[in-house]
Amino acid sequence: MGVEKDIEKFMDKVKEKNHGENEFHQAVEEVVETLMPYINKHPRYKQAKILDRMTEPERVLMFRVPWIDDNGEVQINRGFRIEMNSALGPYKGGLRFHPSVNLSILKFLAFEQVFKNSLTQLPLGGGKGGSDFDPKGKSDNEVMRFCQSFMTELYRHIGPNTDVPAGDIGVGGREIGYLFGQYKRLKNEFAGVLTGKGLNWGGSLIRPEATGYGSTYMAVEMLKTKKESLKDKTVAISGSGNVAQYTTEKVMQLGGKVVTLSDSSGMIHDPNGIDDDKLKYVMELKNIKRGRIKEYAEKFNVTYEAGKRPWNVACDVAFPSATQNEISKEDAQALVDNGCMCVSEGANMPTTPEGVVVFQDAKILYAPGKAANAGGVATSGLEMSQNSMRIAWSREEVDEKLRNIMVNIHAACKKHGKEGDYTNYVKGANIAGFVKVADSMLDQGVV
Ligand code: NDP
Ligand code: 2IT
Repeated sequence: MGVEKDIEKFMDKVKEKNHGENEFHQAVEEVVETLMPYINKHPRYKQAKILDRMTEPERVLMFRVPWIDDNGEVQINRGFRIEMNSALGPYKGGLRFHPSVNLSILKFLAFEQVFKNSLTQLPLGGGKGGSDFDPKGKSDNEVMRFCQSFMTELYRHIGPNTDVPAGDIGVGGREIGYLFGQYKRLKNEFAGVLTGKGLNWGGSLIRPEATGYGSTYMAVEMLKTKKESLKDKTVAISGSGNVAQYTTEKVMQLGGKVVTLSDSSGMIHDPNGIDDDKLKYVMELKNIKRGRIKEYAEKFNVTYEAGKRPWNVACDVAFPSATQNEISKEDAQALVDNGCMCVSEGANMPTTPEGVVVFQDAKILYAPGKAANAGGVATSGLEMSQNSMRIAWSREEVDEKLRNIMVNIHAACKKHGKEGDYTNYVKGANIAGFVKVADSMLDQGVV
């Protein structure tokens, strides 16, 4: 049977078993397409049904999250934790609070997390969780009551050696604080059970910066293979949250000019480039005032386009850093047509499968999220190590470890993704991430 048939047969089974979970199908298909030829050459993985096992979560938790809003009205949300794979270590991955959250989205994220965490070379299994709760427009007290209710169920399933959640969309320092406080109260235990904690109570320096810095380091490594750098490059970034902000900061430090940011309502285009003062404004706007990116356009007198994404703006390098499927085939084509030479995915699965084909056919430098944004979870792994040792590394120490991890991920992708003189980073990340997990699963028997 040909490899195409194997892929089709495998995907038919996944689709039948996980009916209607489109994002999960998409994430699995991207992996299976590049892995099947490799697995066919290594029958031990096939005999042990490693891929079948990796696409079935070890455990899925779904629970009711009741809370009372500021008007005294009872609200009900749904909470989730997908414990996907623990071959390499405790389940590890973020929590997403967004109204779109459902089983399919969290399973796709948990599935990708397993490969990503393996790529970091740290002892981290993979998981993901969250809720359909929408933090937008909620008061701090409402967010706190929600987080306390969410943790009142979650606490019995997690622990520093079992499952260690962190942030993702809609979950930042504020939410991690409330979640940690409730865990500590319920367990009577001060433990490294979450990452992204505040610096005063067990957090790591550089964790807030890590995802954005990491995806910038990945772009630097990719550009180096073409004897290029970020200096004087025009850069398009989507999103304006944690990942987008620190990507902007690092790109600026390395001499690039960031000309776009966005949020779910629209995008700004600042042709002169974002500078330190403007970035400070964005951080305050988004992290403290919790306002809209439109206000940037009003403040600095630049263009705002409602409902638009940044991909029609000419750029040399793009960092999609908002959400899944934010680059369509047409967006990818516009980027390539306008001269974009490098795409480093800060977000998880931001490019549609058709968009990925456009990037790869054009042979531009393209690193998928599971490689490019691994710096976030890697630094979470470093936070866990510091918690276990009860020490705190300096900013320089953590940044250097993060940079090394990204350099090594780039090298692993290059090694496993070599196709003549082109590097297929998707294939490289999938194979490099897979082998360590698969071999560990073989060692550990049928579990
Ligand atoms: P934040 O919540 O801090 O910011 C998210 C940003 O993306 C906001 O600007 C938000 O706009 C925008 N956004 C969210 N959903 C949508 C949507 N459906 N359509 C358009 N824009 C949207 O999250 P992060 O910066 O942490 O996460 C961004 C991406 O990076 C996600 O894909 C996440 O999974 C990924 N990631 C995050 C890591 C981390 O450490 N935080 C690590 C690795 C990956 P608005 O304010 O309007 O909602
Ligand atoms: O997608 C991701 O890698 C994250 N949201 C970060 C996970 C983590 O555990 O730091």
